[in-house]
Amino acid sequence: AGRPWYRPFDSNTRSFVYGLQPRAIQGMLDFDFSCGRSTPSVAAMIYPFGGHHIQKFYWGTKETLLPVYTSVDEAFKDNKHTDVDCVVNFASSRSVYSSTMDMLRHPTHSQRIKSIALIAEGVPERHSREILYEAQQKGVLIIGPATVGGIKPGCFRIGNSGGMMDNIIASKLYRAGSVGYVSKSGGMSNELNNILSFTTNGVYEGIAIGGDRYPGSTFIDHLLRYEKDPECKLMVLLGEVGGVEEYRVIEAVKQGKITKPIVAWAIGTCAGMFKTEVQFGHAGSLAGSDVETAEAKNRAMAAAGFIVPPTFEDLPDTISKLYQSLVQKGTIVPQVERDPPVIPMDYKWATELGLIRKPAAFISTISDERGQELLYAGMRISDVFKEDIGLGGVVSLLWFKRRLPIYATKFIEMVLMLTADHGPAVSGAMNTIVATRAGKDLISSLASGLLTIGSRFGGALDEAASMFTNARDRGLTPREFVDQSRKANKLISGIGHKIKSVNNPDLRVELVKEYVNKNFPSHSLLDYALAVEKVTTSKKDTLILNVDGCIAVCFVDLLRDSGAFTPEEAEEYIKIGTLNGLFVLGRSIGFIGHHLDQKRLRAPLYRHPADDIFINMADVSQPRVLGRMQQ
Ligand code: Q5B
Repeated sequence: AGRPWYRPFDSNTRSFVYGLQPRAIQGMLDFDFSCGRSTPSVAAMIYPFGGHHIQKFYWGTKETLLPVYTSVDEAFKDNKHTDVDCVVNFASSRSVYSSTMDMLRHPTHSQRIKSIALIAEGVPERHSREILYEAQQKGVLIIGPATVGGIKPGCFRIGNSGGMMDNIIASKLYRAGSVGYVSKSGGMSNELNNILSFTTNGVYEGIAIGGDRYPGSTFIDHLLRYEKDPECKLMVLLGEVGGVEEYRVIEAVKQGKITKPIVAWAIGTCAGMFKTEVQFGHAGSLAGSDVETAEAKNRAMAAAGFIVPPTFEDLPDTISKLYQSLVQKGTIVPQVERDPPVIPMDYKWATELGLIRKPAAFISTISDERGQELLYAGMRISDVFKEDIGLGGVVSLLWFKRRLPIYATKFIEMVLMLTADHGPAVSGAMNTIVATRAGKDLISSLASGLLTIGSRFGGALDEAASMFTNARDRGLTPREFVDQSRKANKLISGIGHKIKSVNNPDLRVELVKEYVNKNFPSHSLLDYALAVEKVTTSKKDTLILNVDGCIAVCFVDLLRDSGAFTPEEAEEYIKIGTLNGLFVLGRSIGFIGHHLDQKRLRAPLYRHPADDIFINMADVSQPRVLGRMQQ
């Protein structure tokens, strides 16, 4: 991309992120936006699982889409993303070797990659060395493994380097300074970002090489780049106990390959206070010999002319003094500070901080799964079982948001059991069966049956409740009610049955009546409905109070007289379709049973026999043609 070798990252650097890392990518894009980049630094993701798709990210306050490819090959193929030359590889220690080698050994695309950051920890040393060997052959810069990566203020951020956005802004990483640093640790890099932001004009570039014994690139690789880069005016080397990488820098200084001033410190000077050899957090931070101790390194670096503070605590002061002297000499000309960019805060984070509020689009008042335990209307699911409230109790919690008396919850259960099925011949069961035999799945077949429930079949409860209640409340005698309905040409919901009659009573209805008479404190609407039944059956013996009607009026008695509901609530539950819910819930059991039954029977596609359909085309024997077509 026309960059000099010593400057792998600039404000045009574009990368692929290997692995599904939406948070890290969002962090990179937020950083880009804060730097004023015109294009996001991430061009695409590569993730072998889940197929090619697209993911959405914020770009400032707007949104942008990034493709997810399944392989490096797919990402580069057809000359896509010609501006990408960097890969941030988040693959785990198990897959980092194969994925990186795939990139480095790709017959055509490998030439396009100039740098790869390996984030994974615990990469086997043999794998790291093989990756490094291959990368050196191909001239690819490897940063890591076991690192957050690094940051080029104002230009490019590798993964999560620099921490959260408020940290990035506080450390002024949205614009370039003059100090290039190298460290092993990502955490210490953050500390350096902070120190450099108040002791100097800030970071020019910072790389954390990672704490492993065989990092893909070491201090010297990056310091040689900084030496060559005219924008970098002073360097900071934060070494540590273990390894000999600091000596390679000393050698370069001695040979005159590095001439820019270096402030240096090797961490781990406290190791000498322990009786035995100390392994610090990093795999490589263990002194294998005397020269590898932090003390020895600090001495050697000071002897070679590095500016080594007396203690780590003195590091900021030492850097500040050097910086001031470079400003005085005119080596560094501090730029006018621009206002820190305003980065839209993540909604989630802002909410957590209590900075914003927004009206919720939905309100829900019946259940809550957010806490440790699922709550049904405030009742813990474990208590639902501890108190053995049964299915009726659960329905009363989720439908009515309250515990109902036991006789009421038992009644709900009774209704569900009574309405569970009424044979294969009823409309809904037929439709379920036909759908199943047409090859439909359980949900479709169940839905087919449920969609059949209507004012004539199974869905007469709500209207029955309202008709009987209104009639009774208006003071109509049963006969007046029947006559008025007839006059209005209105069938009374809850009255009549296809096969049940006075002489062939519906035993389900008998059971409900018996239960309600025995257990309900009042059953005045049931009594009224039975008086209406007397009138209707005197006309035709099939005009009985049917199962829908009987359940409906009993439920109104429950709503009105159990003491569990206010009159307004009782009214509302009748109006909002609660009662049909009882039939729907109960009959779902039967419909599912019919579906499973047909599946078990391997029942073939059903076709209704034509001789069972009276087809009469008489009224269309003269085909009617649209007027306009006749012209
Ligand atoms: N007549 C249920 O009709 C049925 C009248 C009426 C006044 C009435 C009919 C009806 C209201 C809706 C209702 C729930 C369609 C039924 C259920 C679940 C089920 C089903 C199962 C299960 C039956 C004959 C004469 C005519 C009509 C008059 C009829 N109904 N008058 N009020 N309600 N009811 N549905 O037998 O003078 O001869 O012209 O719509 O409550 O769905 O098991 O099958 O568990 O699955 O075909 O139990 O009653 O009677 O329509 O030939 O009428 O009676 O005006 O009078 P039918 P029709 P007229 S439970």
